[in-house]
Amino acid sequence: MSSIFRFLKKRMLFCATLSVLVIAAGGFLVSCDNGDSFDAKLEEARIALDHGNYAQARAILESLPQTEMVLEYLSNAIAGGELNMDTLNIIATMDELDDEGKEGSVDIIGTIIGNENDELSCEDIEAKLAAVNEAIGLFEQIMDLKPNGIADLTEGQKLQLGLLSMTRTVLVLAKLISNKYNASSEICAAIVMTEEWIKANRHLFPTVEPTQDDLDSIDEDLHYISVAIDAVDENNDMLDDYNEFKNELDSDSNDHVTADELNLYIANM
Ligand SMILES: [Ca+2]
Repeated sequence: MSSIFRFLKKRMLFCATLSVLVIAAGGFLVSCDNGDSFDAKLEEARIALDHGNYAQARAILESLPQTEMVLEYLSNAIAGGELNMDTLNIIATMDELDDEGKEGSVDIIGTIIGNENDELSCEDIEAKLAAVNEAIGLFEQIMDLKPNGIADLTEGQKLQLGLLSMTRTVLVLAKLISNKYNASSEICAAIVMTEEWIKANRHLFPTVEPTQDDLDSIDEDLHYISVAIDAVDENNDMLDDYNEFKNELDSDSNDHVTADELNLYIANM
């Protein structure tokens, strides 16, 4: 699975550099504006996003007509503010995981969305699931604006959607594990979504019990991840890695994940 993330990291570095150039150019272009126009507000939101002022960016974007660009930035603001998923953080986390030699998809997402000790409280899991659904929903609104739906998303949008989808699958898994882990206790203890923690504690949640909605959500995520990978044809390792990830979840390769397959995934981690 490692080269998916190396690739995404390389990609994000490129996108980050590009966005700095775009912001620099944009700032110059709107510098004579009156500050109230759509473009000026969008620029203000873009700068807030770039500085990690996600709440400010969100407030500005929610006041604007919901164009494709506004919807994409709004999704970025939610990912940054609610999921700790800003580009710099992802790159730093990937570097850290590279150094430690652990690059599982669960680890990388679990480390980003967890607190400073990588923990996810029950409240965190609920709030972050709502946020990731909202962030993905904004890309689905963009698809609705397009004649060919998801196929018409830009490469960058497909990659962002793929990353959000991996995050949602990890959060759905976190919810299912937390439900079992806390089944017999009065307080709801935090869990950690790393392979190391799951291996050490999985005897406490020998089986998880997904609802049909949970399984549908994972199926949709696998589809979006697949679209993200297919969007890029310059690196064939990507497809190999994606298939490895997908096969770990969908062991009979029928594009649907069952409860048994989910439990197998945890057991084989
Ligand atoms: Ca299957």
